[in-house]
Amino acid sequence: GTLGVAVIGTGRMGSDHVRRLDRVISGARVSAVIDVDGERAERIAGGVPGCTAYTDAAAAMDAGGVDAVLIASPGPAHEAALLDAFARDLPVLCEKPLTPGAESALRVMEAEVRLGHRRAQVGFMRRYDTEYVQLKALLDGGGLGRALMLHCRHRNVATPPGFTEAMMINDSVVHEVDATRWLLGQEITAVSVVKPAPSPAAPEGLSDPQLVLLETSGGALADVEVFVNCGFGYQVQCEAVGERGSARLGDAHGLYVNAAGRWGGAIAQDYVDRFREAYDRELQHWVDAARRGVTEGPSVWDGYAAAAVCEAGVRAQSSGARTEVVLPARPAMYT
Ligand code: NAD
Ligand code: ISE
Repeated sequence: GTLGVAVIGTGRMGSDHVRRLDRVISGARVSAVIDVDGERAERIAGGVPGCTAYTDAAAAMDAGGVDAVLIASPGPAHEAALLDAFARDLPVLCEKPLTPGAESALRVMEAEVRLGHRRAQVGFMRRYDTEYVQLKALLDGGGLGRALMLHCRHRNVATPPGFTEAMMINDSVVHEVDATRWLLGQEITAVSVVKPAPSPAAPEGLSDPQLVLLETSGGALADVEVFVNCGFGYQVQCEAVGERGSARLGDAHGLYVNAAGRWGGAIAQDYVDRFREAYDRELQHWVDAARRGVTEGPSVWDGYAAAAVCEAGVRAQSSGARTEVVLPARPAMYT
């Protein structure tokens, strides 16, 4: 039958996923929404037939009609929700980051390993973006030879209130951390961060932009410009440079216009627009797998490895020093 999904957190991302599950995805329905802001939960539930609002996730999971859980609360709330879902052996799609911090991510991984099977997919949606998938196939097929470098740009129009410097790594660069691990099939071994004189548009306490350098186990380098108050648009770009060629994604989306003596097109203004189709594919894949009783896609190991890299990145951000990443052996369940 259809998969009854409880969506935890009904903010910008959660409310978009509720709309997506309700109107775009087949085989699923939103049976519950949970938000610590009860009025918000009621308002979102009101727009979806058969959906009940809760302020407590465990109560929603126990109420019946919930077959799976989508976590879209802020990162610090993910661990508790994941453990609640694992305790009931429910399939989970957890928005990135798995958790902010390696220790909490390790606790989550240990809990899933105790279950003995995968139950959570992490929301690294770039793995479902058409151009990323094409770049991965090109690299895997040897079309560029061995990858030497990735040049990445990650720009947001502006940060929401409360966005901290650590979140530039844990919430934003975490996407490049996962994309680098996935595209190259290598782990990240060290992180360095350097900062130019900040843009005057940066809010108090945020040194924006920053340049993050990732070193990989195969000897490749990925540089990431993270600029979260650029003002002009939402841009995610990546150029892979290999022994025999290069390939670049994220340059243009949609219509190319010649008018009034100028050429060009529009720049997306947010992730909901830029990655709309990737989120659609990500959720459909998760729902289809859950209905077959399996969990696929980016794993808790991927979420944990990314959290360990990000923790080193946050340390590098304040110390200015190149910071090595130490990972334990990957549990057999994730190979
Ligand atoms: P948001 O602040 O807009 O919304 C978060 C919502 O969660 C709020 O309504 C808040 O009241 C609620 N909430 C807070 N603590 C809660 C708890 N313990 N239980 C239930 N609800 C709780 O945040 P957002 O921008 O929507 O981000 C949510 C998550 O989605 C984060 O993990 C973020 O990193 C992720 N995200 C992913 C992408 C992506 O591109 N994949 C984009 C944006 C956000
Ligand atoms: C946000 O949480 C996301 O995941 C977006 O994809 C990213 O661009 C943004 O920087 C994050 O804050």
